[in-house]
Amino acid sequence: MFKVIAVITALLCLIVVACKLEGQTISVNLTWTATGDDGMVGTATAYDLRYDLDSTALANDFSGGTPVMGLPDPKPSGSAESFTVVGLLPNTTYFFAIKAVDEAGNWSEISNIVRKITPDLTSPAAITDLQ
Ligand SMILES: [Ca+2]
Repeated sequence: MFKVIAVITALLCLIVVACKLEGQTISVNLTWTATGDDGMVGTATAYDLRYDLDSTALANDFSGGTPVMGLPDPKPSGSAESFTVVGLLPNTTYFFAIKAVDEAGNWSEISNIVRKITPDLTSPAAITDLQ
């Protein structure tokens, strides 16, 4: 039976810092502080960043969220991390959360969940009865 030697316990601080429109591509930039391999010591092995339209669902079933691909390898504990999630829908409320894992397969607890509403791209209809 696999024995857990250490568990990453520190939560990741996840902050939405920007949500920008690039043509029709909706992106959200997320930043957080790197956790470690053992708690806040060392360097974790990988991140799992996911989003969902339902914050409760994401909190209760993180693995059911939509995984974000192309995440960077974790930096040493305490480092500033940043990643831009692309391919989102406009005018939609998303919830994001992240977890970290070490080389032994020990997963951190889920981070805080951040909420972001992507930009509304639909303009009002033209007024046609101006007199
Ligand atoms: Ca560890």
